[in-house]
Amino acid sequence: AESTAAPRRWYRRLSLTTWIFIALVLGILAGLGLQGAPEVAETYVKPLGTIFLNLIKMIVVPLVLFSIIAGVVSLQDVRKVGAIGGKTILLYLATTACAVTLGLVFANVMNVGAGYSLDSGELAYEAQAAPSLIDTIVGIFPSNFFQPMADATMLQVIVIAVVFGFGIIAAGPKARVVVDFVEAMSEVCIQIMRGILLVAPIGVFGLIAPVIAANGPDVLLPLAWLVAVAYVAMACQITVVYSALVKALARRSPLGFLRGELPVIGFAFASASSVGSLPLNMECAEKMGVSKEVYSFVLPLGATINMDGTAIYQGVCAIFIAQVFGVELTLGQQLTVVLTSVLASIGTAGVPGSGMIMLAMVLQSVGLPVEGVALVAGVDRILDMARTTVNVTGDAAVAQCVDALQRRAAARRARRAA
Ligand code: DAS
Repeated sequence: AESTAAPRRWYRRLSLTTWIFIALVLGILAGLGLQGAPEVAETYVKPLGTIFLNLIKMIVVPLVLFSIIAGVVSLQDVRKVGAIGGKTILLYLATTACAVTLGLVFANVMNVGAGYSLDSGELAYEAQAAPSLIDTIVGIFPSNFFQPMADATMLQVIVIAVVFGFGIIAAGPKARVVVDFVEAMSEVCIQIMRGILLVAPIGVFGLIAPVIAANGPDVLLPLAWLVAVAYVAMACQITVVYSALVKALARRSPLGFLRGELPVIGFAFASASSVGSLPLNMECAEKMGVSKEVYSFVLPLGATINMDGTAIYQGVCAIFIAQVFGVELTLGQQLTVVLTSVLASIGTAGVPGSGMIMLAMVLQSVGLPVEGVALVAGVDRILDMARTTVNVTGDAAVAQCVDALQRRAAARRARRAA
């Protein structure tokens, strides 16, 4: 029978990516058109971007709080999974710390801010006195439960989340209702974040148009350089870090691994979603000989808490935004970026655009204005495709290593028993 369903209108077939790109182009054209009257852009267009940023700021605290508590509580299962869990968490943290350090090195060496500084009033920014490393470490520990939530002092929010996560584990069965509440709230926050990302095209339009109207089109040049630096750092993470890891620990050919991972790389790049790529990643892991016991734990956990590409993106963007605002980040502040980027990547949901939401947190942790998100929002999708590709490839590389380590440990036990 003829399909009675009305054909989907053309505008329903366009993906969010396309809408954001359309909004970016329209925003640039509107900005160019309003260069003669930047106050019009300031008064009537910028509020759209401000609302979008306010929604991001609103959701980032509960999103980080509940997703990190849920992540810590899930470690409880890690203890049940025993050796696999320990090796997996260790390798995930090591590759993520490596990733953000790589991002910072490339961002500094390649001078990602490319000597551009925003002199326009609305994005001008007075540098705050950078705290010393000791003060930074002491300052991470909150003296109040609610204040960090109100002030969005993200490192303190993360400490509260980790402390309560372990408190919930220690409380055992008595905290069952809290575990359910936290896991439910984590999902609620992810759904709200998805809703906020649906209005991203309007937000991107409202953010980019006033910047173009006030600064002219040459503000876009540094964005092209930002994408280039991020892509170089991410390509390095895959070709150097993961290849070395797979060769050293899994003792298999890096090229063979990348060839086997190619379908997932293509899907992740197109979808910009780790969660969406998970089924294909598990299928490719099985085809490459990883045992189901390993990949069925390592890959879902990785899609949730291991996002090396996102960590690189946070590091590179933090340096970009600092340089564009004329702020020299001290070593202590760059170490803070490493710490918050690793933690932001743990709290990032495996859906398109979530890394940009977390960027607000990383910026706040070193006192940079969240408005800096405005600068990178327009090219976020181009960056998201690459960072998601790194995220899923990193998960697969760790699965290979954990599987090989498990097999060698089993062989040793068998030899001893013989
Ligand atoms: N798109 C996210 C993912 O699926 C990563 C990000 O937004 O940073 O992994």
